[in-house]
Amino acid sequence: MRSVSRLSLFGLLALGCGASACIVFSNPAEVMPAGDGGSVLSIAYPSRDVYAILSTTAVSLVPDVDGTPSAFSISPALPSGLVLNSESGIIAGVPGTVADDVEYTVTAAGDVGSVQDSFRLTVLAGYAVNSSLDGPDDDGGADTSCFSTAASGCSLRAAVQTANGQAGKQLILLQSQTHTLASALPNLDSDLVLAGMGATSSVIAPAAANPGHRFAEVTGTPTLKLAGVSVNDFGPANGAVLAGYSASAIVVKNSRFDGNRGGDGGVFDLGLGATLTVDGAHFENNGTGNWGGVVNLGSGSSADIQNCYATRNEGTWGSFSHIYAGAIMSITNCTLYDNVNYNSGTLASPEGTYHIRNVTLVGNSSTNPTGPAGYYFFTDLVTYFSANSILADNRDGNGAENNCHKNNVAAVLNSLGGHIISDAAGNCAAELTGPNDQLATNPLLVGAAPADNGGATLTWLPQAGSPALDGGVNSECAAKDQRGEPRPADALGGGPLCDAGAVEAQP
Ligand SMILES: [Ca+2]
Ligand SMILES: [Ca+2]
Repeated sequence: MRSVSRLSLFGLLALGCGASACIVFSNPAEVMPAGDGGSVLSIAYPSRDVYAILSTTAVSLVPDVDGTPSAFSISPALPSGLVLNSESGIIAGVPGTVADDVEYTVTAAGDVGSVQDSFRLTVLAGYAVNSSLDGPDDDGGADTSCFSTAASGCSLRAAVQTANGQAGKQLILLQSQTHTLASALPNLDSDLVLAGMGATSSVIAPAAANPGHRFAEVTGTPTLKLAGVSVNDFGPANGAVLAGYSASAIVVKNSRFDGNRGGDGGVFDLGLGATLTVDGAHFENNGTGNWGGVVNLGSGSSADIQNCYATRNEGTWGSFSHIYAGAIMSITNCTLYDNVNYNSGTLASPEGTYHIRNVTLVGNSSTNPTGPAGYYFFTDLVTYFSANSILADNRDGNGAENNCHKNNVAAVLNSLGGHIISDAAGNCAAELTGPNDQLATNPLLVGAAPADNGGATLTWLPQAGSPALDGGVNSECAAKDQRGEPRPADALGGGPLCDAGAVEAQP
């Protein structure tokens, strides 16, 4: 069988894409033939996510094909102007109608069966940034032309100003370069997709680290999506990258955040109905001297964070996250390693609800001599629902393990089972009695730190013989692991049982 290489950290796979036009992410899929005629038939398009500006961007998607398919077809129908060559499988053209994050599936038919691959396509009106310099639009975004004389082109700022002035969801495409901002962007007040060429390629940063302003604030009720970008070194400010204090939605896909400094919320600070959805993110060296090294959720806000790696983030209460009354924080398939709190908790909360599933929370610490370094419940108004997760080697400032601690023992930890916890779980132990909960148990992970085990973010594999293998509960099993591999998988031969932690060992 042909091996398919994988790129880590949302790297660019530039097969077949022209100019700055086409965004391609890693994770090509290989599909085995339904039949078994002896020759393997497979197709893999170079991208999982493609972004194109309406009537502007030339798209060219050339599939990697093995075997000899007789015909290609696609469903649903492509936007006008984009054509699938039924003999080669190549998709090319300039799209002339809108598609808003639509999944397309291509079928390659062979003599003995057919195989499929799919990708997502976004076609929206918008602007291609072609200057890495900062500068305002010449008419402040009043007309539909994005041009900044100061930046000698369409700058990111001019593109946002221009997009803000247009009706309907807009798309801004970034090139593979570092886009420098001298001040916060104008508030984002209409639906917008900001897509780069991959998190190792398209970077947005201030001229000097941590100049005292954030990246941007989302105001009103729009949806902002960041895809395939790195946003680094903003703040200090509450929500150093993005703040949302209205019924707005922030969506993050396959992006990276480094070196941002918050007041509250080293990367994101939300409140008053704002929502955050993350699918694929690397968070490193962000922090706050206060609440939530990566995320702070104020009253009434919520976050759903999946497939993430977070390391070296710092916060006083919650080196990764901190939440308030009415806030709901869901974390699934994330690896949290070597984050440091100054007082209590990698995940902390005075009030609100956490939903934790298939998380590997290992090797975090506190500088507080008696500071908890895993789950931390400050008041009796905190509720956790937790399943299929590994909490290990999270240590207080004295070096003692402290994976779970209730400051107020009336707080509620609902264990749904499948935990591997390396210490006796302190005063959380009485509630860690779900199916497959194992306390004072070494999870036996490979090596001393997370590593590239496939997929876009770093993960930490269990060793052979680890209690995490088949140590979860299927009723709470995420459908895929942090790498995108299917769950539950049957690596041990005893049937498909969910593994504890963010990765699922594959047969
Ligand atoms: Ca203009
Ligand atoms: Ca398993």
